[in-house]
Amino acid sequence: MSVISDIHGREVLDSRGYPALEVDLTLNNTVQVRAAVPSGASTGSHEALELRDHDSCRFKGKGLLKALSHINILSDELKKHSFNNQSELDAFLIKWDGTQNKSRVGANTILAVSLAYAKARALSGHQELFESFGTNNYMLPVPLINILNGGVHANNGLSVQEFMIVPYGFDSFKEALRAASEVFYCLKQLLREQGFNTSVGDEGGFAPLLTNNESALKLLLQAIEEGGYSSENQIALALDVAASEFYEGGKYRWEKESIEAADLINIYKHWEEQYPLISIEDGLAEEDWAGWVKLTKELGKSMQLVGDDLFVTHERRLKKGIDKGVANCLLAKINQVGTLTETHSAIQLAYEAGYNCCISHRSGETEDVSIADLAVAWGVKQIKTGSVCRGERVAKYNRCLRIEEKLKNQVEFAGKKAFSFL
Ligand code: 2PG
Ligand code: MG
Repeated sequence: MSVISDIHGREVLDSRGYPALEVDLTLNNTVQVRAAVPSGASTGSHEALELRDHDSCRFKGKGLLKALSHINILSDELKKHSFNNQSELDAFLIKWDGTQNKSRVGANTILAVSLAYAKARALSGHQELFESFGTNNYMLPVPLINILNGGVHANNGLSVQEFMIVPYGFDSFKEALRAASEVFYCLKQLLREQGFNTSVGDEGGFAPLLTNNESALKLLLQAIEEGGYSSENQIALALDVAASEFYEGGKYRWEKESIEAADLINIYKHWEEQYPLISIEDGLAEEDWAGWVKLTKELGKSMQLVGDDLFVTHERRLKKGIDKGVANCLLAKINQVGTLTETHSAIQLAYEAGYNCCISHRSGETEDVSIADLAVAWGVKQIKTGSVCRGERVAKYNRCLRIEEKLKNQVEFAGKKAFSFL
């Protein structure tokens, strides 16, 4: 039995300079921990609500005073209760909010407490966060590393939001990360040589003004080769198209044209033939279910199709997708749903249905590295947390390095196993 003795909340800044909710939670009057909540830019419309003040006089409306007042109320309320485990606390938080999409107190308020409680339980049991869930299927995830940014994370005109490299053909996370950073340097060099800007976007990937999406794929492939790695069995490519962002009136705005889902699917097919592309996230829009059925029929056997805005880490949306035979991988983001218990249930549902899973950061991040621990603890075989540049991104990868070192020979790097068709 544990009692939350106190929660103190504050507004800190996230990686974009907007306020992020951070809490200090004290458990059983003994241990104190800190947790912070990230924030998305290309959010799915079915995500649980992120509570912001919408008072234009503070932080351009993004202030968190309302969330902080809920934290204060919650701090008083929780003192009257005790909890045996994470799911009991999360059930309490869900009931306390009382709405379908956490719209009363906000998923950010709820996640801050859910996550801090997990950390406090770990600390009071003298365990690391990843050790505290009582699981025994640890796995070091393959990182999907976003080294070229577009979409709403950069202002370079590229429709595709994330161009990622996937270093899967290595024996350890450490070697995979080394390869990724070497490819990142090569990409920088290539961009310089070709006269492009090498400043970075929100997730630390380069954000050059390229003329079209395919030229980014060409550059990534070249960077892999220049780095001395094989695109056949060591480093592949992945995309987050974030197609909901350019879906208008049933069509897709793509390189100055307006095209159908079928046209976009043909582009992906062409790319699959030309490039070592193994995963496409949000290839179509969150409401284009008919398009998704077609996309999955045509590409779902040879490629990973990830639902982010499509599933928003909600079991209800994921079940609908499974029933319709749509996508084959869940992107899991803790703040899309609000509690660790709900996130874990969605991940379990995905695996039971034979789907893959990738745990993910948000484009607005903090120094909180918990998602690395969650990926390892829950045996999630993939993680995406941006580029190998910018402190808030590399902090998560560095956490994976430390966990791998601590577990030495007791844990496997997911490698090829992360992708069933490789
Ligand atoms: C995504 C994410 C993270 P955002 O679309 O997958 O990369 O971006 O947090 O802006 O939704
Ligand atoms: Mg996405």
